[in-house]
Amino acid sequence: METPIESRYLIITGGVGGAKLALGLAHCLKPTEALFAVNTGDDFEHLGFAISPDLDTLIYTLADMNNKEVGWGRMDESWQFMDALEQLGGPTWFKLGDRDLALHTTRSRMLADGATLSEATAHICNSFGISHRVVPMSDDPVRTTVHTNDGELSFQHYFVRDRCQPQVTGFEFKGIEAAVPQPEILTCLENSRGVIICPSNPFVSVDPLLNLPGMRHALSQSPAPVVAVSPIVGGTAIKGPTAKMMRELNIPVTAEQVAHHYRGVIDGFILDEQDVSLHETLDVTTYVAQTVMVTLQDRVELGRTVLEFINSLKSKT
Ligand code: FO1
Repeated sequence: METPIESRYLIITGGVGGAKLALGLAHCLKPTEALFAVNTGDDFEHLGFAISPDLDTLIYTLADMNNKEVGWGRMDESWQFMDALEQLGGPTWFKLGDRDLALHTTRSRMLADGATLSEATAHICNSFGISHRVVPMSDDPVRTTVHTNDGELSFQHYFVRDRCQPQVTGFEFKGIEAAVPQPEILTCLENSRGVIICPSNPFVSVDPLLNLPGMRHALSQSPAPVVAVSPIVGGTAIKGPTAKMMRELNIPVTAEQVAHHYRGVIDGFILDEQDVSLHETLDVTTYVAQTVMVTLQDRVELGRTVLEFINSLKSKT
């Protein structure tokens, strides 16, 4: 009799905001109880490196190595490479720290040698002493493209080079039709205890994963309740361009609209206390909590609250 794979929580995250809750959940769950599934729509090739920003943000955060001011990249960083690159007239809009470069070099070398993104991620996590399992949403390339009123932009050009200024008209996930969900995610969903969608940008950090062929079906067939934490609090986004995107897409900037965006996927939705007026008014079960995370304790408390909420929702079978 094969030992059953222990039932785990699936944690879907992307970006700096998502990584905050992911860290809180990592403090609440043993390594065998969690699988972190990370957005790779932000990935791009730059200066010859294969760069996976959301994987790196989560990895540095779980390893407590992340730059606490901006949330991405490493603390204890130096910028000799960028200074020398500038002397050579190279592009400096995407900041690559000297120590961070070693990660991009390692991932790029492993991929060039035929390793999968999952294998490269596992090696990096092991090297940094991360015991929780972190996987990309897919080992196949998916690239988020932002449609704006002055043309198409790659995600990092939109987000970093142009500082989210262009007016968004839509999104496209290039390569997604041919992309397969990372197999461990599908296996996890077969007997998962719960699925958590972190307070990441729904359009560019969560939708790439949800739109992978077969992913929505796997989520609906899973016995696990699916819970999302609202990234919109009191009519604005705590972090990043979510609110600006919603305005430009003519979507009211409310937590209610985020719940609507996830309709058909979520069984529960966690509102911030500032949105208590929405509690029990949506067509999905809601829970009210402090979702703005400033301290590590805030992150752990929210993780605990999310797990209690999920466990209070009955299994879907
Ligand atoms: N975000 C920025 O706003 N400016 C940067 O120069 C920048 C560099 C960077 C380098 C490595 C990395 O892993 C992430 C980096 N990010 C930077 C964040 C990145 O743009 C992510 O896509 C965002 O966190 C949104 O997910």
